[in-house]
Amino acid sequence: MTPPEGLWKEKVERPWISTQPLGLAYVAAAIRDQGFQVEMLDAYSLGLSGQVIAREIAELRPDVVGISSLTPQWPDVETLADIVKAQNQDIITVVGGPHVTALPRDSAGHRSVDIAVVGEGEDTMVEICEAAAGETGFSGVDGIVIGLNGEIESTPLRVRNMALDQVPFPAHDLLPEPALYNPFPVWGTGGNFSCMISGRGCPYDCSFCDVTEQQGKRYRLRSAVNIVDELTWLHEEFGVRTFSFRDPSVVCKRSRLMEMCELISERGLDMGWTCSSRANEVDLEMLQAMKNAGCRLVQYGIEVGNAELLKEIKKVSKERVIQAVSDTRKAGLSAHGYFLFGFVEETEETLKETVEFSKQLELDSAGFAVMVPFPGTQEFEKYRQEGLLLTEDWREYDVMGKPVYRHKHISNEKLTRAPRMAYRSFYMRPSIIARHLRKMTSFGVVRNYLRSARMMFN
Ligand code: B12
Ligand code: SF4
Repeated sequence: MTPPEGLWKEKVERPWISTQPLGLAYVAAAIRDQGFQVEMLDAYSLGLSGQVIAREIAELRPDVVGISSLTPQWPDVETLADIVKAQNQDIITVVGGPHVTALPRDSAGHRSVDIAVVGEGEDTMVEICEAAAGETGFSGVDGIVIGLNGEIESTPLRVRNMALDQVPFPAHDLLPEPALYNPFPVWGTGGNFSCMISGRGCPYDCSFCDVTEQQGKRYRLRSAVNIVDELTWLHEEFGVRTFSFRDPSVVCKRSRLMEMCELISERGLDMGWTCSSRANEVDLEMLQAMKNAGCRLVQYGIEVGNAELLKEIKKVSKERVIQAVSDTRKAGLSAHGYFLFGFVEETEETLKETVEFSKQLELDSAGFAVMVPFPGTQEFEKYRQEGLLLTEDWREYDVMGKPVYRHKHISNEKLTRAPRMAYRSFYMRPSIIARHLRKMTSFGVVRNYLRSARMMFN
């Protein structure tokens, strides 16, 4: 299950942005592959209430319930686990996902959580289900923290799976139909949408990101054939027309990218797609091949405009960013940049430099937000060590919210306003307005613009 937003305050809201919970769907596929009966409830995306979930549990009568958690979702996960246990105390409750991996002992400490899974959950969940079925106890399962009987016990870490082509595709058939999902407009528009992951892990270790910590410091890649097989399945079985690669590794191996683009064209997959990329990993030829294979837009995590700060947070140099954005446009693709405010070393001057840099680049669109130091990241440790964290109430750890720290050089009012000011400065330019007006060719596109504007200027 995914936890519905607002469950902790009994006021569930259906999020206006949602995509398939791939992590959970990977875990579901792995257990089903081993013969267990599985149901998935994407309660977050559907906005299901506590009563509806309780009814589902009573009807399905599961032996094990798995719940996925990102950091701001944790209070909802606790409430969800309480609801499950209230139905039947004997159900084994298992939590996993990025928040649990960062804080497994805290997670397993909640009264209604029996097991917290650290890292990737496919093999671990299979072994948990086998242990539950055989009533053998869970101490032999690697990669978990057991919170049963009020005691906390950790088992040895699990070795990461290198053979991603052997991992079953996410169980899309157990999820709501693609039309029910609403991705960020910049991730994809124009038909049924799905997310994709082309690999796991990341060697870069940017100071604000927990992917390296979660998935390891080296890329583990699926083969081009394996990726395109999944795309073909999504297209043919679920009518998916648009997709987005959400991992950073899709462009990291040139030969694989070229092969993947060729295969997409060879199979005649008429799908539009977007991807995220490190600016230092693309070149013009690759971008042209991507364009020919249906790619429409590449997103770059640029983050800031000050050269020293870029080094500090381990992001790509300004020169490489300028080159990548220019090559992207040259290849006929749209370029989107993400920017963040509020790094520990930020100053009022660097805030301005970031906005100026965003406008100097040939970007089509940009996203600005206040940096959230998620647990498990270097930024979290820096803020904590300096005693600047204002709260560890995880509900507040939301990129759409206010800063969860006191900044040494910038007032919180100014930091909170920074994204809105940046959006105005970036978008209220005649060249950008003209470019976007040219793209407003249908009602669907206009609606997406309105949705984006609501997010930007809220
Ligand atoms: C797609 C995506 C989304 C989608 C869908 C999220 C989802 N449920 O999958 C949407 C758009 C909804 C989303 C939202 C947010 N996201 Co997001 N998102 C991603 C993204 C790009 C891909 C996720 C993915 O599919 N990963 C691949 C799969 C294989 O990995 P996985 O999800 O971690 O799953 C594995 C394990 O975690 C584990 N597992 C996961 N669930 C479970 C459950 C059980 C029971 C078990 C046993 C194991 C298990 O097993 C899985 C398979 O190996 C990641 C970045 C990334 N590359 O992972 C960020 C990421 C997960 N998101 C992140 C963040 C911060 C957010 C937001 C909190 C942003 C915000 N608003 O502040 C919101 C949360 C919304 C909310 N209100 O709660 C962070 C998480 C940090 C954290 N500690 O929470 C990430 C890692 C990005 C980053 N670089 O920091 N996101
Ligand atoms: S921000 Fe991107 S490049 Fe940096 S560590 Fe995270 S996934 Fe890797």
